[in-house]
Parts: sequence; C-alpha cells; structure tokens
Amino acid sequence: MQTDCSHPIDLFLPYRLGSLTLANRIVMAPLTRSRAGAGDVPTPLMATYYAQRASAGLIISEATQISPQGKGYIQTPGIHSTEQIGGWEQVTEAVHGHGGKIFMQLWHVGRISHPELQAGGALPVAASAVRAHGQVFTGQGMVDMVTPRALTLDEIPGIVADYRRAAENAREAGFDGVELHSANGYLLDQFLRDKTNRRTDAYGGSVENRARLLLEVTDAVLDIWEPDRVGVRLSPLSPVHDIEDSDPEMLFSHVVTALSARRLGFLHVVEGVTGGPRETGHPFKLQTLRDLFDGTYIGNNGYDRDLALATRKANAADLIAFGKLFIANPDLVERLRRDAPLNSPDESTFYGGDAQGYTNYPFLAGAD
Ligand code: 8OZ
Repeated sequence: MQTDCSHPIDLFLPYRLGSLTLANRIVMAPLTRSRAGAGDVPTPLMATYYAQRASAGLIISEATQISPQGKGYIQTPGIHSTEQIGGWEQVTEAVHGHGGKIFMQLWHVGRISHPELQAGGALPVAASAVRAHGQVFTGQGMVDMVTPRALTLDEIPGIVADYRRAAENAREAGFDGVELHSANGYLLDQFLRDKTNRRTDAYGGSVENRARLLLEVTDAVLDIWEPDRVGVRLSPLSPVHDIEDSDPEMLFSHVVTALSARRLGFLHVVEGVTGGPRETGHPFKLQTLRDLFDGTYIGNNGYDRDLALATRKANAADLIAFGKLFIANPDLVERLRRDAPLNSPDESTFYGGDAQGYTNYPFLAGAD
C-alpha cells in the first residue's frame, strides 16, 4: 500500500502497478456496450473505441463472458473461442499502439441471464435456485428472469476450468492482465452473498465456504498470470441485480484478507450502489477494505474531477476508475488535467448500435 504523502496533482502522474508503469492514476472502468459481432467476436470498431481511450492509465475491458453459459446480454463479447481471441488481439494491439495498458474483465453472469441467451434454451446456472427479480434484454426485448438451476458440486471444477482457460485466452490475446468480475450480482457475487447462496455444501453457509469459489477461481487464474497482473472487482454494498448480504463487513473482510494474501495487483471496489449513490446508509465503511488489502486500491462509482483530486489528497484510493465520463470523453485524462469542459454521455447509445455514441464523441480541439 502506498501510504507516503500524496499530492492531488499525482492523479496525472505515472503509477507503478507491480511490473507495469501506468501513465497516470486514471482507470477506464469496465463498461458493457453490447457491440460485439457475430459469435460474440470483438469488432474493428471496438478496437477503435478502446484505442481512442488509451490515454487512461489503465483500461479495464467491458465484461467478457468466459463461456457461452456465462452470457446474459445480447452482443457482449466472449473470450472462449479462437475467433474471439483474434478479435481481442486487434483491440490490445490498438491500445498498445497508442501507449495504453488494458486488462480483460472475466465474467460469468450466473442467474442474470435467460434461456433465450443460453445454448439449447438451457436454464441459467447459479449458486442456488433463487430467482432475481428483474428483467434481461434478449432478442425478444426485455423479459423477466427465470429461476436458475443450482450448480451441482461436481460442476464447479468445470466453472473454475472455464475461468482458467479464459485467463489463458486473454493472455494469448495480448492483454496486460485480467480482472475477475466478482461484483454486481453476477455468478461469483451470487456465491459470496447470502441472499443468493443457500447452499449447504462446501460452497455455502460460512463466509469461508461462500468465498471458496472466488478463491478457487483466483488461484486458477494465478496459474496463468503473475499476481500483479490479476485484480478483483467487488461491490460489497450494491444491491443491483437483487442481491444482498446479512453481514457484508464480515464477508468482505474475509474475502479481501484472502485476496491480499495472494498478493494480487489490485482490488477494485464499486463504492455504494453501482451507477447510483455512493452513500448507502449501511454502517460498514468500505475504507476498511482498503486497509485490509496490501496492494493497489481502485475506487469507482460517481467520481468527478473534484472527488478524484480530493480522494488522492486524502490518499483514500490509489487509482480512480471513471465509467460514464469515459464513454463520452475519449480524452478524459487530458480534459481532467486541463479542467476542460466534458461531453455529456448519451444514455440512448450506451448499449448496442453502431459508431454513433460509441466512437464519435469529439476530442478536445488540439488533442489527438
Ligand atoms: C450494464 C449493463 C450490462 C452489464 C455490470 C457488466 O453491471 C455489467 C453490466 C452493466 O457489471
């Protein structure tokens, strides 16, 4: 942990993340944009989009499914086929060609899916057969989620193997590292939190048991990547996708202590309600997790320039991840540095579509 005196201006200075040197402390958050091509293969337009944003100190890719079963939205990219590896290779080459660094976010949605999106119309899988209240977007529009099927004990090694293979594929595709998506109510989070994990086997009950899948997946990914090239994203107090835990402080303190012992490169925390308020009213202070983690802490959720600078001044996070602002401002780093006006994101083009609202946001005049 970096506890030496910080200066707010260091937001724009290089930062050492293990063996990588990031150009600054600004991270492009993972952002689902649903623009993958046939076979969930990344397209040349996606390479342009990421390359435009390569002045971020670190880009974390949009959530990318590790297997066909891990998919829950149309047109999200995968990292389980040869064609997908090839598509991502174009993305990483474009980002590296523009001097950037990029990690892939590895994703399995678990129950946040629909038979419509699963091979052979299969039921989505989850820790337990507990339905999420809410809807998913399928080829038929918005539909209610269904009650998922609980993974059997003997299916779990296959899930871990899918993560290992995806991590291997991400390396082959030229990524600088990987982030495990263990936030926002998807599969790993469904195992962690007790509203969705009702298992009575070695993967349910105690916090140790509920953290087991995440830690097995982490260890599998560490077979492929050095620890400094692996990060984990958590959203301990976020209720999105109908999830909750009865004692998040106990659960996430255990999880983060175990991740810290593995010397991971970073811990990435969605602070508050994902895409919503930073304050949840819950007494658990997320700063506890930063203190428990002996590595880089990335703060995310609702940051603007002032909050990012104040956070660095207080040294309350090492790196700051921006989401929506990066959608609308490919040169966000330069705009923040100059305190220049920002383009506003157009929500109607967040998911799906073409270059409109994706690669056509203007750069500052005089910036590249
Ligand atoms: C918005 C739309 C679709 C997916 C997440 C991967 O919440 C997502 C996501 C966000 O982490």
